[in-house]
Amino acid sequence: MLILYNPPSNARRKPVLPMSLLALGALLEGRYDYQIVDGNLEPDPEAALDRAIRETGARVLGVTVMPGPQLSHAVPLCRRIKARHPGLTIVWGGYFPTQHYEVCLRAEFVDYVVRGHGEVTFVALLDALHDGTNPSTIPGLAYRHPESGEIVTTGMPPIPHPDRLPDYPYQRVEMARYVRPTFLGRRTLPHHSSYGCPFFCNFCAVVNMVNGRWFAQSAERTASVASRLVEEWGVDAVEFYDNNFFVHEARTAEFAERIRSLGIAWWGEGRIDTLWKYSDCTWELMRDSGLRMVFLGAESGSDETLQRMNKGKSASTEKTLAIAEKMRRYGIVPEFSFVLGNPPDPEADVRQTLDFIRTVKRVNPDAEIIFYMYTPVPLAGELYEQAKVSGFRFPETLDEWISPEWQEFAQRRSAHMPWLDDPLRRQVHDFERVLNAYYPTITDARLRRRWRWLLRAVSAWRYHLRWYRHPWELQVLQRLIAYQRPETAGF
Ligand code: B12
Repeated sequence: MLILYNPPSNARRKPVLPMSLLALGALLEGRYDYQIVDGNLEPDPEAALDRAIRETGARVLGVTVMPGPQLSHAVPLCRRIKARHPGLTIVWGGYFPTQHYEVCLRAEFVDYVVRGHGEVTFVALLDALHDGTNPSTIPGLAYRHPESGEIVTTGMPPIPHPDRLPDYPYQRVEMARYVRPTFLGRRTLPHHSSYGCPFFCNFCAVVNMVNGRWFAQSAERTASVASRLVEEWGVDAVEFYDNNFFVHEARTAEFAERIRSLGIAWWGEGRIDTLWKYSDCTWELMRDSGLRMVFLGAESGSDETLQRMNKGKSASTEKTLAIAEKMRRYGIVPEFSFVLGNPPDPEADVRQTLDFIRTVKRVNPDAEIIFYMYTPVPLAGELYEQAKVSGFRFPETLDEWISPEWQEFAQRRSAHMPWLDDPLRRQVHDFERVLNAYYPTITDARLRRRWRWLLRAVSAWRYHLRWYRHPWELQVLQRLIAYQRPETAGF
């Protein structure tokens, strides 16, 4: 018997379907007896987990760990659970342990780390634990060597092809509790139809996970999952959490065609240069099938920085503007994310990108702008190398990772980047506040028309005069109406 545990991610938002655990569960069905415990649904997650371990006599606990709130919950919790159940084998998986497996295994309460897309590795590990065989030949594992205590890894595992994996065992969770109202619809559920991304942007954690590979479910299967979500849980919107949903135009077009009659709204993440190549016919199909918004990494207002980020030869600021204009014509909202404050000259980088954002807004006022400060991922590349030269280093223990300053880092608010000055950070925050007031996000459905009008009226002089400093009146106003920034609502 084993337990799969999803640590709570954010108390303020409605829980998101834990697809990582469902993906693991899909391969466990008929092989191992297991139970999913979602800390997001429990008033006292630790008591619920403890109860489940006791009642089922579980021997293994699998924990999915994202950086940020999940990590800060998982560390003290696993420490206490291990102290209470010393015979329990604790396995961590997910983005954080994949990249930082050594730090995880320095903590005595983590027995194994499964790296990458871990469903096949996990089953192989469970088999080895069950049969008492040596797991050292299973790809995708990291652990402390039983004799030397040294941390060893068997490297990254092959990526399982999502079209050959079974459907999620939805019956294992309380689906009704994950149906969420979003900007897309009143009843939204997610799906993840592909693994990986064929690009190597050197600020992106996905590269470490998949190394440029991309495998997808067929259009037919993806559409059949969407239909199932509609039929069984009455959804009117589907969010595709794929790192890059739109890699293959033919797949997208066929999918759009197949779901057109469902009458749902949908959302996905893609690349500007890929979508730029799509034909008008595919754009029409996407629009008619209910595509409302696409999350796109615009990243920077400087072509030179785009190249240093390894965005690829065909990425350019010109294309960002062109796609903004095209999407305005199709009535599909672009959600552009930007990574600001890149070394080696963060001031110039910020200045140029903030100016560029103003141009984007002129071209398409509905475009959503998501701000992230550059936070390194342990990935070979110019940006990480420059970050290290500036004195950056990752924490060496999990306790350091969950300190308030590194929590900020994990959520890409980068409180302590050696190359970033406080005034620069403040400048970005001030600009963000003024921009969000002058162009209030359309993703916050609670925001009434008169509030939008008021925010815009009060901020207009600042936006036009480019006077962003100390926007205290906007801070008060945004707090008063509980304005929700788009990046807090998304990822
Ligand atoms: C859904 C999601 C969320 C949900 C929560 C999901 C949950 N578990 O409850 C929400 C919206 C809460 C969220 C929040 C954040 N997220 Co998030 N999120 C995602 C997203 C879009 C999809 C995850 C998913 O469901 N994938 C589908 C499943 C099948 O894949 P998977 O999760 O990777 O799981 C596989 C493996 O990782 C592994 N595995 C995972 N867990 C386990 C456990 C065990 C035991 C084993 C053996 C294996 C294993 O096997 C699984 C099957 O293949 C990913 C991007 C992506 N496309 O993956 C980002 C992503 C994971 N998030 C990320 C980040 C940074 C965050 C935040 C910490 C910060 C932020 N500002 O965005 C916040 C946290 C803030 C907060 N307020 O909570 C980053 C992580 C980057 C990194 N450096 O590690 C990602 C990769 C986005 C990105 N492109 O940068 N997120």
